[in-house]
Amino acid sequence: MSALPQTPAIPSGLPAPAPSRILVVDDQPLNIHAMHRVFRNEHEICMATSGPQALEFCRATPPDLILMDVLMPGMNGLEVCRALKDDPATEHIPVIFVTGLSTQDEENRCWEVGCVDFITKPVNITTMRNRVRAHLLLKQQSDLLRQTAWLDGLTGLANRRQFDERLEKEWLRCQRAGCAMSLLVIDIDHFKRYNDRYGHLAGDDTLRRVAEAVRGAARRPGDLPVRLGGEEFVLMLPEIEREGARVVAERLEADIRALQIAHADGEGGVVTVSVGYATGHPSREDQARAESLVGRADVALYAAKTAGRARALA
Ligand code: GH3
Ligand code: MG
Ligand code: MG
Ligand code: MG
Repeated sequence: MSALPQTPAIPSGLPAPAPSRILVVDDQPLNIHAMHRVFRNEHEICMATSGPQALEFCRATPPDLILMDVLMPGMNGLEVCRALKDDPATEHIPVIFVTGLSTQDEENRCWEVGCVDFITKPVNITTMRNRVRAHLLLKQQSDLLRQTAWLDGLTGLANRRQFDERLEKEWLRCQRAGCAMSLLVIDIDHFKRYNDRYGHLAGDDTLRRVAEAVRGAARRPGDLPVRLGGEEFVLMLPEIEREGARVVAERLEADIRALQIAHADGEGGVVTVSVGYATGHPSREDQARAESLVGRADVALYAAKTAGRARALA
């Protein structure tokens, strides 16, 4: 494969995908460089020479497509693909196996772990370029669909539908991993009065600014900021214990107060939020359901409201 010539093999007249980021995973740097030569004029090519390195890269900065070798020392391509499909942050990245394996059994194992395509070595460059193009176009279309269905139109945060789906998945993932999971529920204080005094358009603007603060509080790749509806937000924090949740909740409440958005009928003359937070341990039998975590965060939010608003409580 290292001797791949560089040929512009895409038939003209076909739709071209927008420039994309392709991750090439192979234990042989020569193979990676060959791929780089084929695609470098159209796409950004990133590289990983081991499974763990690929997983780390994908969780931090998900690429649009992965071209992956199967046989690698340590963690092989099948295991990497399975781990990617198991993680909500990476499950939508299409994986194409590029492999010297050729028996039907071996090919079936690749499909079983969730790849979108399978290319055998020695690689036919025309075939590979066309398949990569087709899968990048598909990825762009499915991203667009997911965006429309899963994002809140006003703020661009995840919507309730995405939250419900992610919550179930992350809960199960934390259950298997034996780790904790925390949830913040954030509600703007006296927002009805804000709309009454400043108007609905100013209200929308404030919702967007609060949303940006919630987005800014999501600092790790697995964190999910959500607009649940109305003036209510959620921040989902997988793998975060109670103390970590307290720090994030208190900082977020202070950050929003520090925006100093004037609110003559609010606490202290500015827009504030109340935050309820809760931590669950999905692997404990008495905490088997994700909804119980949402319920506890809601109860904490109610307590913050009745204690005088503009605060974070567990
Ligand atoms: P509390 O401090 O107890 O939370 O009081 P509140 O007034 O914030 O709560 P309430 O639930 O009574 O009112 C929420 C208000 O949020 C009502 C509605 O006018 C406003 N709201 C909900 N969705 C939107 C929206 O998309 N845009 C705007 N501008 N306002 C919204
Ligand atoms: Mg190999
Ligand atoms: Mg509310
Ligand atoms: Mg409110």
